[in-house]
Amino acid sequence: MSGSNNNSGFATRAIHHGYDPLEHNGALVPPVYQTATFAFPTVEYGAACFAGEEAGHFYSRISNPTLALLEQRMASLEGGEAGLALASGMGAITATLWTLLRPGDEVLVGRTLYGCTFAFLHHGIGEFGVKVRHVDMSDVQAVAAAINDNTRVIYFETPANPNMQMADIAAVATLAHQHGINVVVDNTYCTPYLQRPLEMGADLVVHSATKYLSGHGDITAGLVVGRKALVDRIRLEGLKDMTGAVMSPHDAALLMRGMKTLTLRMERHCSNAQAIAEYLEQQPEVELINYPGLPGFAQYELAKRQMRMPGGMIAFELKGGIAAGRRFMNALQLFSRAVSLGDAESLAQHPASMTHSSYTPEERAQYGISEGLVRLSVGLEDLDDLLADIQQALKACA
Ligand code: 4LM
Repeated sequence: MSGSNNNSGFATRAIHHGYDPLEHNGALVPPVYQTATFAFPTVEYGAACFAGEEAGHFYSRISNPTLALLEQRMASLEGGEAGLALASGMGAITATLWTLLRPGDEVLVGRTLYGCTFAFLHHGIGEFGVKVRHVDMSDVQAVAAAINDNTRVIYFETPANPNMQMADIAAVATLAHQHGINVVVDNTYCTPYLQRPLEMGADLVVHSATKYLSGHGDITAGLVVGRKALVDRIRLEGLKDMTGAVMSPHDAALLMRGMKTLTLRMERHCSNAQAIAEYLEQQPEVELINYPGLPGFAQYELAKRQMRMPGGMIAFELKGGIAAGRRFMNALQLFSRAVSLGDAESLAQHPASMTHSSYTPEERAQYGISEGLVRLSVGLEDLDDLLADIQQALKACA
């Protein structure tokens, strides 16, 4: 008995789902199958594995018991049928889109996307005959107007990295399904604890599990969750043959260790970020702030409806623009100046010169990433210490 089933609560499933210690010599923590290949009892059995007639594991680029446990657990948390583990968030995104799109197809994407996703779309798959069009996913009529007979996939982040722009997942999914289009949502910023796109009608969820899901900044990892038929295709095409972006069993074990505390960590990320956003909003040096938990946030009502809590990411701009933003970031003593997000450590970075430097300045202007934007990933430290750091850095940059 694993002590958990699909009716158990989220935290219980994040800790127990899919694993029974008594089936593994009593090992409380799942053993790590650190193996590349698997022995066949007979040649016939091996051939049946390759033909897809046997479900056994036969090579770790295709499947592995440690990854299978993680995939099953993650599928349960996102409310999907099946999961797939990959080496990074970009591994998950590229394997998914290489599988779903062919030359001549069109993909509609959100206005603002993580820099490497943008680069993959425009300088990767976009150069192989797939047409990429950006639309404001918060404007369902604009999405409807952009759909044509070649549209196969709608892809977006909500909230988007880095400006926090949101999309109404249910509204976009309802529209997409009238046209037989698959909706893929990057749920990295939220994790399934804050938002479950599949329950709102999305077909697939992708994650950079490098971030909140692992939570400790010590691995790169990616995940895809959705209907089994779609996920099986991504495994056999996008992962096995197109990217080979397989997650290591050891990283899967670290990821499952991180996921055990996901609920606790997300609660703390959110409460720290809410307090910091409320503080920043009051400061005379701050020109604008985007945080879904502030009543002044343009999509506050949507955020309340769609997300359990407003998350741990804040985007803001100082009145002195990027010069003041740089002085602010250089003055920080507790926040680290680093890209990535979702770690225990609080992080600050400048999207225009770092995570979104793959956009040209003109593209950043077109897609809503202002040059002065500062992005905070609020960590798990004591709130008073974080506020004191921000306070002294604001004073130093005045
Ligand atoms: C960053 N982000 O923003 P891997 N999807 C989203 C992301 O933010 C990222 C990825 C996918 C950052 C990395 C330096 C919404 C990454 C890509 O880095 O490939 O696991 O995830 O700071």
